[in-house]
Amino acid sequence: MEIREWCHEIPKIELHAHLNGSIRDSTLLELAKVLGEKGVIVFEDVAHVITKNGRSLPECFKLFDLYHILTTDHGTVSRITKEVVEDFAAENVVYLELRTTPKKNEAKGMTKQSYMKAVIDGLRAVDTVDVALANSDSSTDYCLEPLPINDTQGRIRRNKIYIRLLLSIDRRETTASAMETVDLAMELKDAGVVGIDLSGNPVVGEWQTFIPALKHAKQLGLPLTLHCAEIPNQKEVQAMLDIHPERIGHACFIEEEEWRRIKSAKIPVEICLTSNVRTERLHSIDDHHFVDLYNSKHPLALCTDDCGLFSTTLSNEYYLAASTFGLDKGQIFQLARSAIEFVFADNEVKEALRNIFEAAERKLM
Ligand code: 6MZ
Repeated sequence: MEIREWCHEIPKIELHAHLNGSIRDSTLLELAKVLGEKGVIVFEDVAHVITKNGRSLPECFKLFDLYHILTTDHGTVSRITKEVVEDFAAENVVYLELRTTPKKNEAKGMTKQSYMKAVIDGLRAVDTVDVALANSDSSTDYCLEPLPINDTQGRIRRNKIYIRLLLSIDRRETTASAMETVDLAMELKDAGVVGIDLSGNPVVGEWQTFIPALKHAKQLGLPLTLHCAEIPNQKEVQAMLDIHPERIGHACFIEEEEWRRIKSAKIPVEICLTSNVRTERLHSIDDHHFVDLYNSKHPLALCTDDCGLFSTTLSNEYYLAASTFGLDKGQIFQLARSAIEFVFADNEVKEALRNIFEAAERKLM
């Protein structure tokens, strides 16, 4: 089997995917058309932006504002959630930690709570794959065949995807709003929420604003993953490390001294190759810090970040790593499997994932 196809076939774990950045282009265009017909936006302007390839980081954040105009009602939030999960499942992602920023929109009668209810409704509506969302859903056996099939007793067995949610704090938020998100995460623990993310435009917001909410999350036992060093900002990186995050994302502009701290604390890094190249965080993918981290056996996981926005898939990220850095199938499989240890879900889920990889190893290696 060709390596590209093989990267599609192997089970994969996605730890860094933003819901609104993972929407299908076709869905965005359809939503834009409806809003265009209602006169809310000018469809032609929007269509051009959605289909453009290659965007700088500031352009991405402008685009997110547009996405958020297109996805403001509850029904649309449920729809995009359902589609995003189905797309990940279709490329053999077996565990997805999906992150999203709970949003308030008074005009649409939307609160952070009702936004999250719409996300969870979307997860429950998934019908191409079994979704294991809460701990009680983890009993069904996993099946490596791609679509519903009959087993030897004639029962239908289907693919299964474990989903856990991270609630994001946007860097534009106030302390009070960030605290509200953390409290909401706690309320929704039984519904599959396992942690807190800090994201948003890295040039916006002061680190001090987020400290109370992040410390509050820590006290409540919610693990943290922080968007770290998307732009050079050594002071902020130091402050982030002081709070002891359970994972960090991107880590593009880290100085030697902070790498030493990250490495000695073994903080797993969520690596988003295509995203970093597209947003011009580095000159060439060959210069990516993946190489140093991989060679020094530092914990890392390949992730998509925003697979809609950057026209990528998790399979493609694995293929990119294999073809750029010369990893063979054994190394790629081990890389995919090692992400089990960095998921925020509990040991029961980790054990189930180990079994999935073991079965896949017998079949695909
Ligand atoms: C920082 C990012 C991001 O939460 O509305 N987001 N934040 N860096 C990135 N790298 C390119 N990609 C996405 O999903 C979209 C939101 O996720 C964050 C931004 O805050 C963006 O508005 P949700 O589902």
